[in-house]
Amino acid sequence: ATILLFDSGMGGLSVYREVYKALPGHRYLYLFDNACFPYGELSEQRLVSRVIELFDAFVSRHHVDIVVIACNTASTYVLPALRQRLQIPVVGVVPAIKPAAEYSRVHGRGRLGVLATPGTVSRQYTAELVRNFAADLDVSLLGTTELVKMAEDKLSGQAIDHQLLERVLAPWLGSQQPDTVVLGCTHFPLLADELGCWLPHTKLVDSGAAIARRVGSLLPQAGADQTGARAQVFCTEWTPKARLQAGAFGGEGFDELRCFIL
Ligand code: DGN
Repeated sequence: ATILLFDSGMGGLSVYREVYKALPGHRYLYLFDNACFPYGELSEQRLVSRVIELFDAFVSRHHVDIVVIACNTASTYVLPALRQRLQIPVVGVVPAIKPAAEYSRVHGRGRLGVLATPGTVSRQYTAELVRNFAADLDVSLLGTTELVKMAEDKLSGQAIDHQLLERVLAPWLGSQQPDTVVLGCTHFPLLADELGCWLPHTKLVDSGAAIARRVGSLLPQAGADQTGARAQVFCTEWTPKARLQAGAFGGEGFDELRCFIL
């Protein structure tokens, strides 16, 4: 089967790694909307119209069997509209608040952090996840675009700015440290080691493995016939930075970067 992963940037790479590990032998496409990066700062209206427009165009020109919106910022808002529009299964990535809350209850002290983009932390959808699955816990939401950019920079070979990291995580440092933190942005598993330096006693929980299971359950049994098919990566704007970013994908078995312009 052909599986398309989508993000505004490189965050979906963390999801791709999990999905590919569980489901090799399929054909992978990765589309990132660098022309509109970062999504965490877009209005909900703009976000939904951009994603719909992009997918209408992409799936009309490329064969795709299943779509993974490997972006919490988009998934927490655009999934209903996108599912109505596309004739193929659409899997969303949303903050893993339910499993993280269970972990915190059993292994921690009920102090749960949610680290995501400004968009995701302000969503109604996220508030509902907290209300439904973590109402009994002490929940602290932290929205940051800086760490999204930091993850991107790391992939293109730049050094990590630990002072900036400390500043962003300041509300959680010292005695305020959550015992469990949801990585509610797909960029953040790419910074797991660096986050672990500042939050050494905190369990970090992401959605990757659950997404891989979900994708597997939706694939046709006889679909794993594409062993050896090269994966392809598409950006929406041709920039020097995009070419650097695509270098990270080369290491994951992707072909040269292609540009998909609307
Ligand atoms: N990777 C996206 C997410 O999971 O929310 C965020 C990227 C962005 O554009 N801020």
